[in-house]
Amino acid sequence: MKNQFLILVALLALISCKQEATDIPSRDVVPSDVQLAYQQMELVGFIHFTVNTFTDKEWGFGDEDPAIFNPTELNVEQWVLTAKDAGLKELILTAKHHDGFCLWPSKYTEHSIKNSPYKNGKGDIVREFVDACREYGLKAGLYLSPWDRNHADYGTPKYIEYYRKQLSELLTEYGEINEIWFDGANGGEGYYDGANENRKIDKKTYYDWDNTIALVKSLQPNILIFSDAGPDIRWVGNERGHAGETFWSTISDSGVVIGGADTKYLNTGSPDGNKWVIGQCDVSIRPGWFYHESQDSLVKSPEEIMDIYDKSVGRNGVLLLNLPPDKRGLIHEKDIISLRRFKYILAKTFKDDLTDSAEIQASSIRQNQECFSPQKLLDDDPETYWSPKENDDHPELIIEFEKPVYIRVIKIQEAIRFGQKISKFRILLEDEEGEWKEIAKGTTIGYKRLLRLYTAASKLKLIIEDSYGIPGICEIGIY
Ligand code: FUL
Repeated sequence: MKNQFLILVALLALISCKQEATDIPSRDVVPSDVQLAYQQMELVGFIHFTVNTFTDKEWGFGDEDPAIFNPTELNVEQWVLTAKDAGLKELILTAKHHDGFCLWPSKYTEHSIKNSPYKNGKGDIVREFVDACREYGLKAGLYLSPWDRNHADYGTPKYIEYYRKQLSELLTEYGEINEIWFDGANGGEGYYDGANENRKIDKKTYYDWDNTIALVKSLQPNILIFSDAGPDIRWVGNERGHAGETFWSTISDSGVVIGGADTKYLNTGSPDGNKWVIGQCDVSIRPGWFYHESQDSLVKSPEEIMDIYDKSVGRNGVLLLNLPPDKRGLIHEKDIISLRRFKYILAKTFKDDLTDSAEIQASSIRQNQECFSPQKLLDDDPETYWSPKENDDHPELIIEFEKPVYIRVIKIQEAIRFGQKISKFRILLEDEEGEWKEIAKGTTIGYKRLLRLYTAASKLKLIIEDSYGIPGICEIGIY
């Protein structure tokens, strides 16, 4: 009876909160629901696999004989389960890389798996891939290189028709595809059906991207399109997997110029950008994107991957980690060992949240409503958030631990469904004399910000120095 009474009181308190409380105002540019869901995946993977795996190259010329494509132990489930074990939520397969060789039996070319020894020409790796992703609960994405060094028509309008037919094939015959990846490397030397020449294209006009993007969206309305400049997901300007220290999910773009992007700009974005375009930090677990035996000793260590995680997911990006299958068609044992250990370190890092035994106070609470109280930062619910009063121009949070703790990392998450706002913050700790001492500072927070602190503390303070409108923070974790 007493319990029921307490539940009723709690419910009434919540209802009254809901009736009077109003959410913080949104910025003009906010993420779509599919973008929010994508950002929350945090970790996704690439599978680079094609004729290059067999020729030991990074960029095939386009003159490769399909007969060389002969994986002897190919096991797509091994790729998917390896990725899943490591915590990756989506995999993107190179259905066609720059060499033009197709991993599915495209109706529109002979340069494909159908002329390879793999399953006597009856195989379809795109099909196997999407089926395995679905079976094990991963999202499936596809990479279809705009540049095609095999195709006779590359450089002419006819090739664009071919490219769009291939896109239609992939986006109508393989069920729901979560992401399509448009690479920026375009035009240059190639085989081009025996022409063996250099074909230059005008990156701004050749592909008529606006219409290609419209076609993709008409075939799959919920798909996310990646390119240097979006429209949904963007490159961060390097292939090391590092987002900028300052990283805005907004950019201004005047049309998508794939392959002609300003890498510095993409690495930070801008607070007044007119489009929400998620930053995706791509990097390979090995020096190359494709498998090379000579790189077996150069697989990134778990600690290196963890550092990349800090500089991608921990800087408001999504980490896209490439796992290239070898000539057998399997992800190599060395890569798996590194990944497993990375997963272990990741889980261990974020296992014990020191805020579980901490008190949290705020300089003010929006509308004095319980639903915007700082306790919302500790409830593991990204839907709820703390927000200060409108006239609080120096919002602060103080976190006090029961006893001194050793802090390695702090996690701060902004309520980005209202847009990205925070542009400057500081973290201080109270020293033995009771003085506040600055231990870290930063600019953007966004979806997630991780800061390594490596310090003992009994009291921490977070000051939001500047933001574009009233800030909302949904989670804080201290580990
Ligand atoms: C680059 C390509 O040229 C590389 O081969 C690789 O596919 C990488 C992910 O994108 O631009």
